[in-house]
Amino acid sequence: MIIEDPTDPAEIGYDDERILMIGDWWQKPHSQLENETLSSVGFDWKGDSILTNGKGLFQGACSSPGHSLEVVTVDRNRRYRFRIINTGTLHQLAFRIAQHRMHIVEVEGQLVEPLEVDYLELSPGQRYSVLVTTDQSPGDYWMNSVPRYLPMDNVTGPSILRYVGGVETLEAFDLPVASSLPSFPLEKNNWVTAQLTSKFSARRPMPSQPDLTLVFEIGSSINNVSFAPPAPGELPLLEYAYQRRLPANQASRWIDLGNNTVVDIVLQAIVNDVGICDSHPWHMHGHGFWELGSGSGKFEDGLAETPAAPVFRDTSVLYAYVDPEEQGRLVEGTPCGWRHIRMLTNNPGLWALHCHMTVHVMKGLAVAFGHAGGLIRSVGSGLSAGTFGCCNHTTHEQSAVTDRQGRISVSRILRTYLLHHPTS
Ligand SMILES: [Cu+2]
Repeated sequence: MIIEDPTDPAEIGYDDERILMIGDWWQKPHSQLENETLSSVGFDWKGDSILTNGKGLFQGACSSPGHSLEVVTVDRNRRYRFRIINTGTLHQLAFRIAQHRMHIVEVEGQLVEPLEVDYLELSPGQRYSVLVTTDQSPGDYWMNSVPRYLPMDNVTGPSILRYVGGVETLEAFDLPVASSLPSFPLEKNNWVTAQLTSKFSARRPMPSQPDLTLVFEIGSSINNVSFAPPAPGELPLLEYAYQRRLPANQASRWIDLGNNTVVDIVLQAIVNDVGICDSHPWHMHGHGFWELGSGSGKFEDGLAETPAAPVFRDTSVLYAYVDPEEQGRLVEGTPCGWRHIRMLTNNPGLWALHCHMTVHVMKGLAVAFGHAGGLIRSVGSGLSAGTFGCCNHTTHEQSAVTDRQGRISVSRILRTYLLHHPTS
């Protein structure tokens, strides 16, 4: 869903817009992929295609007669906003348009200071808008999306940018010559994310200090817990929250953060049980967060810098800062990269923070945050949504966040929660 802001064309400065949904694709049915992933067959992580608006090649070749690539038409000498969305399930993609540079102007719904790039990098769930000026000779230009960090056996996702009235030099029904497609530089952890700055940080000022810091060590699980939804026959989590009870399954429980709490989260990658350090796009439901920084090895508090106008977004990549050659041979538990984010719990409910790779969610790389349980109850009792803004903390929410200085691990939070909120 795209929410149009009528002030955007004048604010950002563009004439028209185009939408590109790019993402990896498997020919197998979803149910088969799921069953294989949970069985000894294992997850088929390569995929068959990278699609652009639903069109692409099958394993690097044309799939069937009548198949065509996506063709995006533009007029010459105009400025376009391209809204680019990674709708895939696993692969981080790089996107580029031949002979056209791009200026990033929006990240996940928030305007940013324009940043010129020659390619874009998006993980599943991430969205960017870029400005593209159609100032080249009238004609056709290749666009391409390629996998990053994880190969897909010659699978790429070409599409065509076509100037209306120009000479049509590319044929959407033919297989593109690989050497004619835009090329990409080698992968570079963190890409340009550290250079992104909010355009209107004053409208959403970041709190200067956290009330609470959570450290999540992410290997094959999060702090040795794989999140699991309530078992069949149990209530949905929100119903438990409404009843102020906890589900029986420890792995289904949530972390109570209280309302209007400033929470720093350190996503700390560690080498998993098969000697691999994975990269993950972390996505927050119900909130955006400020992206504070990213780095290699282990997060050290003193080294963290707070950017003046950090970008506010909802999906952020935790990069694996390791030599790809070493993958599979690394020592389990070794810290191998971190991402630091800050959020404000101002949207009462129960919300997920999870890796946006489907296979990782299936394996439990998720946590649930609950906050303002009292407010959930109020709304459940039929009060209007207008009461959200004026409710105070209750002791119920406060108790889990009494340590406003220290760093608290998930298990400690859960212990705190359980001590103060025994299951009824
Ligand atoms: Cu993941």
